[in-house]
Amino acid sequence: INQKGATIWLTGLSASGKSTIACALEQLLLKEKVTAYRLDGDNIRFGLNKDLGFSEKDRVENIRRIAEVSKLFADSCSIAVTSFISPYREDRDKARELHLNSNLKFIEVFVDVPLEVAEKRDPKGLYKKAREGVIKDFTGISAPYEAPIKPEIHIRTDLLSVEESALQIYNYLKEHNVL
Ligand code: GGZ
Repeated sequence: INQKGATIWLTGLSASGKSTIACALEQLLLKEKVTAYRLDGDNIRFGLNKDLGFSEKDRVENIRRIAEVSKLFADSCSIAVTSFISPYREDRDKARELHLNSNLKFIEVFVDVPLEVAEKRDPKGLYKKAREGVIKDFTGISAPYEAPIKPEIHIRTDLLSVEESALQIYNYLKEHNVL
């Protein structure tokens, strides 16, 4: 096998489309017989990180652990695809450093959507609860989101379909010799 490892790090607001795009990307990769593994709230926040909430301190620790785990996947020649809000620039930069220090590729993908659009989607009714103050420290409403300044890939999910978005990432990986 000559597969190289890497981490594809999706960042963006709740309801921006991170998980949906991660699923579509995983399908594209598996179809090409590329080993990929998705890390998301479902398999991390309910397991490894079930002791963590959404305070700034807990989010920092959440992202630190995810960075370490994704690094291990990348080191095993898998493509790790992470979909977490990861709201702090410093934490994403640390995740990048961690990978680069081990000679592993790190591709930051800004899953960008205007807050109004995310709030209108509101698939789980969380924005509504955040506006009502039922959920505190909600990203974009009552907690910060620091947008990437120079992400490798910038996707506007209000302008592209899920398939187009996944393909944009896939094509980048091909063009940059990650696959
Ligand atoms: C943001 C929250 C919060 C608060 C619960 N703020 O849309 P979702 O539901 O499925 O995705 C969100 C998820 C965010 O977890 P992450 O691990 O990605 O966050 S971070 O990277 O900031 O650590 C949302 C739900 O959890 N959720 N409370 N207060 N999102």
